[in-house]
Amino acid sequence: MKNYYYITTPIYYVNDKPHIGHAYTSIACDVLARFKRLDGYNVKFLTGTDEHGQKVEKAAISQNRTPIEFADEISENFKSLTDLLNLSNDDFIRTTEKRHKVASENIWKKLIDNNHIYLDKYAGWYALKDEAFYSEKEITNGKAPTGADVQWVEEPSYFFDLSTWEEKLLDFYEENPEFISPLSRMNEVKSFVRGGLRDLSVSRTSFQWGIKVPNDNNHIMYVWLDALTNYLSALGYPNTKNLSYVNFWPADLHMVGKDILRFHAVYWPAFLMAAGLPLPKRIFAHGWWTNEGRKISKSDGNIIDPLEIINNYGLDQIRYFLLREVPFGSDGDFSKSALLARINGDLSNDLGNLCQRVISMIYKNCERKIPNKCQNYSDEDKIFIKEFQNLYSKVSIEMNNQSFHQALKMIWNVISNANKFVDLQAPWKLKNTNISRMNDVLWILAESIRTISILIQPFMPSSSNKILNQLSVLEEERTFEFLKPNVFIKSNLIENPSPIFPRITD
Ligand code: ME8
Repeated sequence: MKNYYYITTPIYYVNDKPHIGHAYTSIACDVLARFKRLDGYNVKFLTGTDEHGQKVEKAAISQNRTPIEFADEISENFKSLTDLLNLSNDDFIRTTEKRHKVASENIWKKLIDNNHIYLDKYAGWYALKDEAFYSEKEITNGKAPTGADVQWVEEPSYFFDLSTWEEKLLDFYEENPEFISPLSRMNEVKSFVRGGLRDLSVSRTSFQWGIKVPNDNNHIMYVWLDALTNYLSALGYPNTKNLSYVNFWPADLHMVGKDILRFHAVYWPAFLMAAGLPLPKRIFAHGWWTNEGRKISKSDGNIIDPLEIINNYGLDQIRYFLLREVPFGSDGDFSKSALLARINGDLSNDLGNLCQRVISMIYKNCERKIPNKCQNYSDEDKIFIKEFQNLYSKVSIEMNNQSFHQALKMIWNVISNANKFVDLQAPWKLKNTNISRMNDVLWILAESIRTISILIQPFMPSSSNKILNQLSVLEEERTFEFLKPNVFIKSNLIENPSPIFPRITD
């Protein structure tokens, strides 16, 4: 039986156009989704847009548009982003879809039936930017901890009995130490919960744009209760017999930015426990990008447009940079000089040169054919071969912890050693002295490049594809199955290679 793997991005608000931050989360999920597929898993990778709530309503009104017209347009931008980034998502959910309304209403009814929702009146702070309620003690100088402006809100509201879930949540974190990553975030969440939870307002009456509360149409469901449910709606919930739901729930990983961890790590598990549904297996909160040291914000005019940088530097280059430059989980800075250093150093010099040197030597000196498998290994050969043969299992461990930068570092270590192997063995000299040894050296190198390019497919799908084409590796022989011991590169004819990663000057 196949293993199943369900991974989700946050669903993005349609109040604004997509930027590099959204691209970052989506690319990270895409890399994992692709990795798991190559590893034999049946993967569902979900992304989409969060279209309800006061923030979107306000943005639409400011442009004299109806919320749905506005949402249609911006959601389309996020959909185009999935193509632009070469995402392999299996579905794109919009919270304005019927399937989502049905699921959200059902969750609401479950919470009512299980006596976890009651009617009262909310009086407190609300930050429109975060679509979040804050307690008095969280407000400093009239701002939320996130820096968002807050307003005082008083209106009738339904409440979810969040305060009764404190102990159960803490027990759950204790029993599932892997539930929240990185560990520092787990500690943050625990101390937030230990600090005491207040019941959560889960409906609003002061605007219209959202899913109406079943049996009380004056109330609109709180946008976060609506939004979080998307992870279930996309599986055909409330039909729990639906195969998608059966196979993919609970989700393996909700990937989020650190800004929305509280909603995913506290509210969402509490809602699910209260509704009697299983909890996701893992939540990873990644860090925040700045632009040349400054916070990315529309008012500062320093938003990084994914289309622009992809046009300037190339998609695979950006995908690589984002996941290599910064340890996943930490904050990072997007600087042109760092980007160019990665592209010209890691990609052009290291990987690009390795492929170009080795494949063109094979083309020129081995009758345009990958040499036959090496039969006599020197001690140096054995050390190098062992290193790249062990790479898959080492990289898998890092990927399962979302340590993308570590996985890439390990791969680039091997690339660097492969380049050293070329220099040391000097196959261009062997051409005149020992043809058979030259063939062996080039076979070992071709095999190392095959291994490396199979492993980098999730990160750089189109560049790795080109390298594997240059080595004449069949398309159906590019999964991790083909990195098993005793599977080797075939002695196929090859074409004259052209460089994959041109150097970029600013
Ligand atoms: O919060 N650096 O949507 P949103 C890194 N609709 N990541 C960034 C970033 C940055 N500078 N800026 C944005 C919402 N992100 C809700 C989610 S989920 C049920 C509902 C990424 O459009 C990061 O993943 O504000 C962050 O969590 C997300 O975009 C916020 O997107």
